[in-house]
Amino acid sequence: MATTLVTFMRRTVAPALAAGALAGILVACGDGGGGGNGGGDSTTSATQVNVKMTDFRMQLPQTTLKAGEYTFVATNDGHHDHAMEIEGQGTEQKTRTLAPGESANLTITLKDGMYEVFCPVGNHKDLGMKTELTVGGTSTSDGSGY
Ligand SMILES: [Cu+2]
Repeated sequence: MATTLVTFMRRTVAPALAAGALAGILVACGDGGGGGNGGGDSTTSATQVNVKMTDFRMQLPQTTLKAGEYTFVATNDGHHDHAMEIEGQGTEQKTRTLAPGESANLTITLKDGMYEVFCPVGNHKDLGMKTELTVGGTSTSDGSGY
């Protein structure tokens, strides 16, 4: 049906806008130096993680990841506005607030340790929109160059 197509198109456009905004934030922050962020091509190094937000759940495909660069694709499948925030290891980043059906990208470099992924809108976090993310596996400490 027609609305499905519209939703799909919005999902396709929105992440690009969000990624642009995020790049600006990273530059302004000034600590995003070491990432080797060579060009505009975001499909090469970052691993995509699809995050589904509903009323009021934050669903990750997995809650354990290896350290590295990830692009979280947060999709609001609920009926309320939601956003995704990742906090931990001295980092705090979030997407813009998404209306139902919208999605946004958040690219972040994760280090070993615990992170919390939650919705910063209203009291959604208290309503259950939070999950813990464990980044671990000391596999990259030497050898790989990353
Ligand atoms: Cu929410």
